[in-house]
Amino acid sequence: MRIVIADDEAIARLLLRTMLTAAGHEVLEADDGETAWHILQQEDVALLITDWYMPRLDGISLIQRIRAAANARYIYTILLSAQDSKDDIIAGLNQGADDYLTKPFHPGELHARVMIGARILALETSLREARDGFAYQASHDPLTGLFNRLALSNHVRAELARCQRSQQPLALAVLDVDHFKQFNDRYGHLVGDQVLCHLAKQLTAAIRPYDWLGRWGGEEFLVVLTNTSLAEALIVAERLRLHIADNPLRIAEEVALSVSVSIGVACDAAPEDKEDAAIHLFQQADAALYEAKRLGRNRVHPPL
Ligand code: GH3
Ligand code: MG
Ligand code: MG
Repeated sequence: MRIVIADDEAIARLLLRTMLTAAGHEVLEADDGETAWHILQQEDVALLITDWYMPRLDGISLIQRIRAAANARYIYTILLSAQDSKDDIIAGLNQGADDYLTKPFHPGELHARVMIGARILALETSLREARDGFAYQASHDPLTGLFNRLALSNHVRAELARCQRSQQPLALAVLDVDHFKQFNDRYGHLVGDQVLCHLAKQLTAAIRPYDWLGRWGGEEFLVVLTNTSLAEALIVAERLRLHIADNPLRIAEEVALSVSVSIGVACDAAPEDKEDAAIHLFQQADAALYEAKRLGRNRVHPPL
């Protein structure tokens, strides 16, 4: 484990470092709280063992600063002090320390308490990973790995608010695969799925890095075009349409599936941060898509 030890006494640091490195830990040293804080900002450290009284920033203030900061991971803190009254120990723990060791400490007790920290941190890591996994699942489509409808709707609402503040337009392009059912009917559902994954890849390669792409529904995709006027959005949509038409999916040596999409485009030139602004934009794009289908498919249509 990577451990920061903060103590203004060199001899105390030497003692700690000797014990901790002998137990296989990597130790970073600080001779006051500010230096320890600086190290914690720069390095990926799991555990801090800090003296109470130190110049510049004392141990308690250091721990409070750590607790107040939004750290990417939990930093387990052990307060180390010659103060050994019950009141001192209680005060130290109440200020945010996870554990307390009084000087002089027994090496066995130091190791045991560091191992308690390691167990807590391992638990915290697995909980954090599980939470991140759930967050990913809640916002992504399992087939294509693209953002799902929920993530897209949330993003459009957030973007509307942002574009409103910056007085920038926001455009949407809804893409629907033409005659997609025929791929399923003719080659089976698995090939249908392959077509969707192929499209996801083609679109990902063709959009700009700051645009958002996701799977809106069955065989529909949505591209959220930030700071984009209607004229620009129509150009982007046409580029996407051509890119897809130009890149058939090869499913066997002699079989390449040509895929085409119809695209409905909508734009809000003066976005408002309102629930119905988002709904209106989605409806506009949907109506434009419907019109593109009605006019013969494999085309881009502006808002009606
Ligand atoms: P149009 O040109 O009018 O859009 O015709 P279409 O066949 O693409 O549209 P339709 O809505 O009739 O059919 C869409 C089909 O997409 C029906 C549905 O079973 C299929 N589908 C939806 N989600 C998936 C999926 O995840 N995998 C596969 N393989 N098929 C899907
Ligand atoms: Mg379709
Ligand atoms: Mg459809």
